[in-house]
Amino acid sequence: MRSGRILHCVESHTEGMPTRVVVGGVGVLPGATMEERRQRFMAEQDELRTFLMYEPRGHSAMSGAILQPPTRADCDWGVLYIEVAGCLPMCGHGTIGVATVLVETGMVTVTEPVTTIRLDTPAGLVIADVAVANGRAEKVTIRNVASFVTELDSRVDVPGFGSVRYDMAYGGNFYAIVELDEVGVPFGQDHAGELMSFGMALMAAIDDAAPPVHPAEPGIHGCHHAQLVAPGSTASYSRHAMVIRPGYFDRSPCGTGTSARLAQLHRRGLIELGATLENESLLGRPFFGVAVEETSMAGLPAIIPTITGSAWVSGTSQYYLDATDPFPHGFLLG
Ligand code: PYC
Repeated sequence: MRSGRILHCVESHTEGMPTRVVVGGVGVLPGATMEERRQRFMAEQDELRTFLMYEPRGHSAMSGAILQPPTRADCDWGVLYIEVAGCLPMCGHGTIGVATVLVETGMVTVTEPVTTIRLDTPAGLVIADVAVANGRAEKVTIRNVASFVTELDSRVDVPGFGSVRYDMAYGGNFYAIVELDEVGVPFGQDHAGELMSFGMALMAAIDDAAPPVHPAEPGIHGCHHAQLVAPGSTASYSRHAMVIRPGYFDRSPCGTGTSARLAQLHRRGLIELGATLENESLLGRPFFGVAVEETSMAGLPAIIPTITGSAWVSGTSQYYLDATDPFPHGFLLG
């Protein structure tokens, strides 16, 4: 075997959702900011993402992050998020995974009881406070980017489901937030097929009718995430199914989705600064979110959320590319 490429990775999962952290083999990506690097990477090197995320090296719900030198002087590391659907501006579970890997591999100076890591992400500065005990990263609290609501009580016709009411909120990605009891789709792992069909139809309908656009970053647009809220959810304890394009569930409780949910609850006057939202995934695992500060984004009221969760390092890996490999860019089946 002769390899044209060797990539070094540390594998982790955040409450069940993988983050394959690429720690070597990529080199420095071109671009003056992480958002510029994201745009250029998608245009010029997207096969590297599909090589790592698609089968046979990944799978249809794979997710990862490429570590980079930061583009800003006030950060320790730059992060490019990669997943099956593309390159996200920000990923909460991925950041919790990255911070855990950086601590547990000694790629940052580790201090106990808290190691603070400043991350340069395409969506902006994200600060991770890692609670460390005996060298182990026990939990990570990330201070996320400004999160805000762009629509409340919008309606869209979803083929097969009728007129559906939704809120649109941003927490590093855009989320259509829908109360499932209004739609009549049941919640739970046993109903994964129905939840997936509804979520995908909802996002397609929204992107046809009124796709969201970030008010300050026009490169961030489109509805690729649907947060389907379970009946009985409240502003302190919420359960959801997170449907993500091109058609998978977030296994984690979703950091940017929890941020968007906090922005929505705060905008509706249902949660105060400092109060905790426990936001549970379809697997029944929690992230804890707090709106810690009010701010604004391009004239819209916004909050700064913190999200707390845990990740586990599950292995290390090297990926090679043999010149005779029939799937150098990977594939997705179904
Ligand atoms: O945790 O923000 C998140 C996330 C986005 C997509 C999958 N997970």
